[in-house]
Amino acid sequence: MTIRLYDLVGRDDRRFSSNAWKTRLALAHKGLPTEAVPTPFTAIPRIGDGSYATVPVIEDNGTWVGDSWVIAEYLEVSYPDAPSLFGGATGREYARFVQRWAESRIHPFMMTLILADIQERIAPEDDAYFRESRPKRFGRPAAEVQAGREDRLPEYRIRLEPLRLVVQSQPYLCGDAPTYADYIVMGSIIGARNMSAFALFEEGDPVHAWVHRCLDLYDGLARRPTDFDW
Ligand SMILES: N[C@@H](CCC(=O)N[C@@H](CS)C(=O)NCC(=O)O)C(=O)O
Repeated sequence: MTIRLYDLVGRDDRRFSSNAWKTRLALAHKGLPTEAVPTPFTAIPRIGDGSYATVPVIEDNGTWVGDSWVIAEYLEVSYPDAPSLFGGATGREYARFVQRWAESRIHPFMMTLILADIQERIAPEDDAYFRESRPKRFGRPAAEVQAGREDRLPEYRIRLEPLRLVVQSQPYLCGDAPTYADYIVMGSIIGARNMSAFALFEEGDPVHAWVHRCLDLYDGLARRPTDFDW
């Protein structure tokens, strides 16, 4: 049975939801057939029973689940025979830490580097919503948020030092094989790569090598034909 995943779509079928990418990689990790349903921001209220304010949301044979973390736990419990996302309860708590780190220190800061680029490539029907909602969230118009990003890029890279120090000596955060902890950080990088030409990493950086290892996973699932190949 195919699982339906509702994720964000921009112009040219760009899938740019950091949180939906976590789920998409989790579904691939579990080997579960998936249909990724393109969903503009303004169509989110029409998903399922209309109670969802954000994506990802999945529908698994009549069961609806929202929130990337809740979905990961649901998949782990519902598909125990498929490869584990966390590698047990201890791994799940490690991933929880990575989630809190990424959502507090990494992802919001990264958004200030690419917000205007996202605005440029948002689905046309989301234009008005994005132009109204983001200045409220960030306190300024997207162009002003993004201005001076070259000066802030080193800070973003420094914030990723804990990741860098791990993946410079082993392929993935938990060792030789990818787990949900990797997908948490990768989700926001894949979203950025699909919407912005602004290279967050340089070749030679162990984080860059890790990003490309992750992009190669599952037949290059996250390596969509993109004009931004950083
Ligand atoms: N904690 C939630 C956060 C979900 C979330 O914020 N999703 C964003 C897309 S990455 C969204 O749907 N935003 C809707 C909006 O800004 O209107 C999760 O992990 O699923």
